[in-house]
Amino acid sequence: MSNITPFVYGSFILPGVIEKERLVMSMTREEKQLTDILVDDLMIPAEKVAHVQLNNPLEHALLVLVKSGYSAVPVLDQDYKLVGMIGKTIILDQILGLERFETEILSNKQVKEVMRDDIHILTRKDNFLSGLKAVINSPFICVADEEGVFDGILTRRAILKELQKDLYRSKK
Ligand code: 4BW
Repeated sequence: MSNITPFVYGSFILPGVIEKERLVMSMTREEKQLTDILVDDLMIPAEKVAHVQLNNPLEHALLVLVKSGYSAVPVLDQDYKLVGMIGKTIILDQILGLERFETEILSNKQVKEVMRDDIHILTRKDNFLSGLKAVINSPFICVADEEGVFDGILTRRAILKELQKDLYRSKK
């Protein structure tokens, strides 16, 4: 810490800020304070996230959801851009008829017809507080880059684990 340029007014502000950024980037996650943690440090990367595609029939989406065990997953287009989210409840609601489950709908309808597209999106560079606020109302939040390409998800579990670590640290 001692070799950081002091934070002073005028032309010395920038070097100080850059030094701090470098120092924070070189820290391990364990060493970082909550305020220095970014979404990038906590998210599950895209290659480990179960997802479905816009043109998949609902049958395929339900299979992915049941087999993965997740209640909802992101929806991507053919260019891996994030376009929405679909969950078991949305699908079951679609096939619920007056007297029976109309299972034929599963092969007749596509994900794009029923998915939620009004989703909250974060970027890798968003900070811990933005992530915390976002997961209050949703068990996970999708992360995408400036072009909308899917980067991964931030889960409520990842945020809670960091809060727990911080509580233990401040007890010591
Ligand atoms: O398969 C599972 N493995 C583990 N380790 N935990 C699971 C699994 N399925 C559910 N859980 C637990 C997690 O604590 O139940 C919570 C609620 O799951 P959900 O929402 O309702 O299916 C899980 O909480 P979480 O880790 O904070 O994840 C929040 C939500 O993020 C999940 C799911 O919709 C989504 N998600 C998490 N990991 C995912 C994923 N979606 C796709 N792929 C992944 N790898």
